[in-house]
Amino acid sequence: MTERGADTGYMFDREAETMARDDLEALQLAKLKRALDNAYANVPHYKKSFDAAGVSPDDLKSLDDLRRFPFTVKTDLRDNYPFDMFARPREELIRVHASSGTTGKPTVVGYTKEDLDVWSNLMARSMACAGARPGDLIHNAYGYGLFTGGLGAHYGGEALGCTVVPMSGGATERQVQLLTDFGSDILCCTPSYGLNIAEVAGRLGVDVRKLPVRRGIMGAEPWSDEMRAKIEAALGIKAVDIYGLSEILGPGVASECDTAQAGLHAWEDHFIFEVLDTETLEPVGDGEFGELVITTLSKDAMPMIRYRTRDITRMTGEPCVCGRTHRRILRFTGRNDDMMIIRGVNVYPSQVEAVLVGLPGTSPHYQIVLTREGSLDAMVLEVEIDPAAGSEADRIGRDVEHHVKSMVGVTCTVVMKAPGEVPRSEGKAVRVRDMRK
Ligand code: DLL
Repeated sequence: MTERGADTGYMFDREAETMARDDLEALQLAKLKRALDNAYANVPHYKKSFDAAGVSPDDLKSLDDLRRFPFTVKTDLRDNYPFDMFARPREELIRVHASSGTTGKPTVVGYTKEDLDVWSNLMARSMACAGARPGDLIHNAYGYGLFTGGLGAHYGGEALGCTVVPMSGGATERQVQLLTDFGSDILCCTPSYGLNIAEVAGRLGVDVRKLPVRRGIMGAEPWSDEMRAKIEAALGIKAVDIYGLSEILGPGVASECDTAQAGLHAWEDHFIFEVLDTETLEPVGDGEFGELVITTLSKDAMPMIRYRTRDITRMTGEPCVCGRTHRRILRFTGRNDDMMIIRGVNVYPSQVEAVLVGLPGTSPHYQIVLTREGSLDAMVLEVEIDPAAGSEADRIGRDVEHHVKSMVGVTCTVVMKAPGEVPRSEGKAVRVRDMRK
């Protein structure tokens, strides 16, 4: 038997993943025409919004013409709750998912049988890109249910030819036990939950670094490279980033390769990605920051035309050492909605994280608390002390304040917490508590 995971050059769909740019663009144009036709003919919302903008699918002659079409935003999904964004009768769908949303109604998304096949294949492709191989044992600790993470990774793992353990999130001691007993090769979970699993394992006296698990396929929340280094060290794995959102598909819209771990290959044969300046909404150049806007090319049940993700990132067309030709998303800074303005300075939680994680004396568990002092916003940073640093909390706290001020440019008050005092995540971590309202 060959060693599992030995074939480093493996690709799930080599032909698609290494397509020449011209072929990729010709494919995009053909599929885009179909997607616009589907949206216009079958979703009243698109009929109305295209008409209002004075465009019709017939106006699409080149890929550049996509910019003439209007954006779709989250409130469009809420306004058409629950099923009016669907381009197929509800009876023809075989699955719906929904995101809880912090305010108001959830957003609902739906899939035909063909859509689920596309999703499973894209997840299989993403997981293979991240280092999973047919025959691997996959410990899937993404939440099952309305969240797309659990079932997305589940179907993807099966399509790749792996054995999937459908753990879902939570019951962390049990996760440690089964990871150990089954000798899983791959751990799928959010980065923050990965850290939680490592910590609980430590408490149980299990050294996860010695287990066979070799890759973490981790996403669903922003995480810094500094956090990645912590997670890789704590779990003894390579941690690879995966991206997606329910409105567009679920996980599997883009994935890092484990060869380079240098940005996420965005699957351009199924989506068109634009990065737009957040003020002017004009395209930015290669490597420049902006909001990611995505159009689906293959989804029949719920086509999304120019969906404004709110995710802030940059993309590059620089070739990758792995040989895949799809452009890369250079990881995520955060969401537009998460941006805090502290006394005039724009700050994302991930910037604070990048400074904090790795400073001596701290552990990678933190929360940002936003308060208001008079008319000004103030930031309190709650950070757990590294158990080994014991009595030095005051000095470490001052150190953190100094580094955040000099690297991020904001003044914050640091409150050092005892080990275990910052809440642990079992899915998406809550990094900001906004007490201003
Ligand atoms: O989080 C889908 C997913 C599941 C992705 C499992 C990866 C792994 P939603 O719940 O709809 O879907 O949330 C989507 O999460 O717009 C981003 O703001 C954020 N997000 C997802 N992946 C990443 C990532 C899933 N790798 C929202 N880095 C997106 C940063 C991410 N943020």
